[in-house]
Parts: sequence; C-alpha cells; structure tokens
Amino acid sequence: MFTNLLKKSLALIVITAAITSCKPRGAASAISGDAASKVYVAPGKYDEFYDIVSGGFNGQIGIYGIPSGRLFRIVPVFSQSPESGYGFSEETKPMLNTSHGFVPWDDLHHIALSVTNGVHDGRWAFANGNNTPRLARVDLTTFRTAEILEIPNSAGNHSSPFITENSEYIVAGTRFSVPLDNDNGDVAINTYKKNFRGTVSFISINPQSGEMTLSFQIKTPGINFDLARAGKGKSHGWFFFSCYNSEKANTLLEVNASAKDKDFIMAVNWKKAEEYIKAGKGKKEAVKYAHNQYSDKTHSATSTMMNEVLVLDPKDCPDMLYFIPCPKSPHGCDTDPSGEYIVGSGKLAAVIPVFSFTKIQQAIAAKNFDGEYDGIPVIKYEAALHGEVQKPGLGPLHTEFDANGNAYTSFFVSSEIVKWNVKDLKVLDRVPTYYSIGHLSVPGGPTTKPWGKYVIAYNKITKDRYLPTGPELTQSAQLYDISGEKMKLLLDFPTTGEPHYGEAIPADLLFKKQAKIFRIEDNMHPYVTKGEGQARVERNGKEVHVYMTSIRSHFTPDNIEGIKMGDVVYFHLTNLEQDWDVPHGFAVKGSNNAEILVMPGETQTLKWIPDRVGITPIYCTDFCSALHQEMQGYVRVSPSNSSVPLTFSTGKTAPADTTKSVSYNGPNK
Ligand code: CUK
Ligand code: CUA
Repeated sequence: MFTNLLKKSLALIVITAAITSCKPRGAASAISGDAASKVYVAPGKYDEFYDIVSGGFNGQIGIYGIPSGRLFRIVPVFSQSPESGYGFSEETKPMLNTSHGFVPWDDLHHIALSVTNGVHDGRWAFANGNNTPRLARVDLTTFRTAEILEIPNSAGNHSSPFITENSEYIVAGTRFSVPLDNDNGDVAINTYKKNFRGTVSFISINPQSGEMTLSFQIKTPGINFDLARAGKGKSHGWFFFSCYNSEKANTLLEVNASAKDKDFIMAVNWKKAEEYIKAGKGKKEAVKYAHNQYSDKTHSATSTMMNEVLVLDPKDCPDMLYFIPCPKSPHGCDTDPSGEYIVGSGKLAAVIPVFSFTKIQQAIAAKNFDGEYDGIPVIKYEAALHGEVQKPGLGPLHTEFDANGNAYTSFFVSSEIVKWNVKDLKVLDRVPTYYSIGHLSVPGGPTTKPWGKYVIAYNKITKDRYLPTGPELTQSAQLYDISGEKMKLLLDFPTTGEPHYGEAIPADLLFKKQAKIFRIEDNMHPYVTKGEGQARVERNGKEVHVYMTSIRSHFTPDNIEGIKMGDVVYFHLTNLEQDWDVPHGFAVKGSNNAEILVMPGETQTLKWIPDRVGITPIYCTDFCSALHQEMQGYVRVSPSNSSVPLTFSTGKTAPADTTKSVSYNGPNK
C-alpha cells in the first residue's frame, strides 16, 4: 500500500522532472563491466579519433581524443587567448577585425569538417560565430585559425557552417531577421512583419587553399533560421534549413513563436541559384564586411574590408526555394547518408517527421502545394513526408546517423538518445543522458560514410556528475558504444565552454600531416630576425622596434636601455628553434597585454607602452629547458627627456660601454 503510494508519487516526480528537463529515470548510471577497457588508452598509446568540438560561449574549439575523452588543445577562433597571444599579438589582432571594429569574442556553435565525395578529407574545420556573424576556417595541419569571414545582411549566424558534399559551399543562415544593411533600420520594432528580412548566404571554398568567398546571398522572409544540412548523393545540389518564428513575432517568442502548429524547413536548390547568378540575376549590393586571413609565411594576418555582395531575390528566381511544413519549432534538420531522408526535429513536437527527397521532387513537379508563404511555394506536408517516428521522446533536437541505416536523435526534455531505423521509423533503443543533451555526434555522422562506432552526447547540465566547483559546474560530454544493437554508456568527460556540436575524425587522417615547425628560411615576416647576429633595436620617432631572437635558453638582446616614457615598444620575437615542441614564450612586466607564445621558426610581436621609469624585467613563459628560469632580461625605461642612448646587448657583463653598442642611426625608413 505504502509502496504503491510511493511509486505513484515517484512517477509524478519523474513526469514533472521530465517536463522541466531534468533527470532521466534511473539516474544512477549503470555502465557495463567492459566499459573501462573500451575507453582506456594506455600511456604512450593514441586515441582512435580526434574530436573537434565547439566551445560555445568561449568562442574557441576544443580538441579531444576519443575514446579517452582527453583534452589535447584549445584552439582560439573568435576569442582572444592569453595562452598563445592570439588576438593579443600584433600579427593576430587583424583576425578579430569586423565592420564593427575589433570584436574579441563570439559564440561558436557548429563545426563542419571539409569533405571530398562526401567523406572527411582532414583538411579544414569550419566554425560559425553566432553573435557578430562570422565564419572561420581552422587549418588542420597547424590547428590554428587561418581565416575569418564576416557575413553582411545577417544578424546572428546560427544556421552555419554546414557543408556540401565536395566542400563547394558552407552556408550561413541568419538567426535573427532584421532590417537588412541597406534598409532603414531606424524603425519601430513592432513593424517586424513589414521591415524585417532574413538571408541565407553561400560561401564558396577554394578547393586548393580553402579560402572562403561570399559567393551570393538569398533574401528570405523575415523568419529565424536555426540549423541546416546539405543534400548529398541524390539530393546533392540542395540545402535544407530549419526555420522557426514563421509567426514573425517580435516579442515573447517563447509563446508567440510557438503559436502555429507548423513552421518550416526551407529547401534551397543551390544549383539553380548558381544558374541565376550566372544569368546575371544577382543584384550587387553595397555592404561592409571584413575578410581576415592569416599567412604561415609572413606569420601575420591581414584584414580586408569588402564592400559588395550579390543578392538573389526569390521573386526573380522561380524554382529556387520551397517551404516544407515541419511541426512545432524545428531545431535540427539533418540529412541521412544516402541523401534521401531529411529529418526535422520539432522541439515541441510529439513525432519526428522524416521527409523524402524523392517525394519532395515529385510534389514540386506535380505542384502539390499548400499555397504560398511570402510568395514562396509551400509543399504539402503529406506530399513531402516519408513518415513520422511515433512516440520518440520529448524535445527532439538533433539527429545523426550510422552506416547501417540507423538514426540517433537527442531529446533535451526527456534527456535521452533514441535510436531508430531510418526506413521503417521504428524505435530500436533508448539510453538516458546525464543530463539534458543538446547535440550529439556520431563520427562521420553527417557524411555519406559514417565511421560509426560511437555516439557522443553534448549535455547542457551536469548537476551531480562531477565534483562541484561553486555555482558554475563543468559542461560534459558522454561517450556511448553503438557498435552493437543496444547503446552502451562508456564514459563521462568534462568539456570546456559549452560544446554545442563536434565532429570526430579518424586520427589517421590528421596524424601524419601535422606541421612540426615553421622553416626559418621560409619566414617572410617583415620584422623577422634570422640569426642572433641580426638582432637589434631601432628607433623610429616614438616607436621602438626590438628585433629579438630566442633559443634555449636566452633572448638576444636581453638588456635594452634608452627606452623613454612616451615610447611605444614592439618586441618582434623570432624563435630560432627548429625542433618540434620547443616554443618560447615572452612576457613583459606591467604590459597591458598577454604573453606571446612563439613556435619554432615563427615571429610574433608584443606591443608594450611603458608606464613608469625604472627597470622592467622580461622573461620566457614556457618551460623550455633546464635553464628556462634563466631565460630573462631587463629593459631600462628613462624619462622622456632623458639622453640615455638606445643600446642593446646580450652577454655583456662589463659596465655598459654604451657608445659601442648603439645601433640607432636615425629613423628606420
Ligand atoms: S544548437 Cu546548441 S544544442 Cu546552437 Cu546547434 Cu542545438
Ligand atoms: Cu624559453 Cu623558457
């Protein structure tokens, strides 16, 4: 009797908890006995996959090993990094330039790895900046950000950077609709329906260099684009974007954008769009956006302000856009490896609709439409539908695929991963996540040839899973074995930032191509110092340039005198080492800057404005040798009217014979 009552109240608690997105049933995780051996990577052994994971609001990318979950590196992308000096050094500051000026942070949600014939090729990782609309390309030989492209006519680049089958394009769909850059934006917010518009952008990728070019944009109704996936195989040439707020609400979206029963998936025939561009249908619009590129030859970034974009208006371009109704605020929009099935995940929907590309094509041919939305044909839901997964779970967000025809969908509200069969739509298995999963990822899951083996959950809440660290708890990923019929939890591992999405790639594809050093002979930095004999200090008015070298375990020069108040000092440090894993760091007491961490063969510059008269120490920050702690020096700062001559030296212990070591012979022109 009592136990029955207890059971009932427990059931009630579970239901309430599920609705407010909490603990799944049986929260005490049971992991199978062989789990430990499956994730154990013995000392000296390597992981099987690199996992390239977005950092969310830290604006960075984390590189982990799978199956161990070990964190190897954090790659700064849209955010300054005091660890490496990225965004602090003179060379890297231009990477964070935008039409708004220097923006040293962004919100990085999604990763897209480059593909050839639909399969990972291990060349580049692309990522989106959700806040100040941007796209980045990370070079997977250096694990460094090589390029950042701002997106005009956009406000919140969330639906990005999903990639086409041969890396022809990555896309950028605006999360917020707004008055476009050239429209009058000084309008009442409640004129949303009249004045707010969306765009989706197609950014082409140079097949050799990876360079991104904003090829064209398509103007759309004023809705919110959420996620997207490219077609592949038979649907190659198409792109699918999930959209919400088809109500065009401008306030209290949690209610007002959930009013309608269905929102949309927008299908874009991008091959058709290309034809329209060729036929001259694109309208040139004057806009401003930054294009930033980093060179491994000059070890410097340049930022170019671009001023034009080609825009297609669907009014002039029939058969390019179609809407497919999708129940209740779709989030994920994922295409299966064959390209036939498109899965929409309505956050508030009770089913998962699966659309068929073949049926979509038939519906378009037969004009099987349900009217129009802002002049764009709406395909009949039933006409496009392959079928619905019934009773899958609560709050579906994202779906990934294995190579055996199975799909894995994350459920935020019911906190679980559900495995189902793509063809017959039968639910096959479900496992709880701890807790409230967002994205999930199967290695190769978005490609035409999933590597399979694991699914990784990226969870939003960790609660009781780790040692607590004050009010802020770690974010977490979980690794599940999917090699059998049933999914098995193997591992929890903490992550940095808030990982949204990640893509894992076989280690073999990246391992051998890693850059070990930069060749000093190839260094084309304008302030390079290719040997200690060339180290010097030059004054150019109030600017002082220090051409400095590092090699275990000293700087040349390590004593500098004749710096005056009012000077701006640039330390151009070239690391002369040519061995793998021997960076030197460089820091200056009191400088309003970070350190710089200089790789072998590289030159980086730390800018310093002395703020007081006296002796300022400088030192190496990276424990580079047994005598690392001896790797230090001094800078003497004198009053602005001082007549102390500019001198520099290394290894001079006698009283300064300043006249001999003066290198200053007038402004450096
Ligand atoms: S979103 Cu984060 S859980 Cu920005 Cu891809 Cu779905
Ligand atoms: Cu160089 Cu420590």
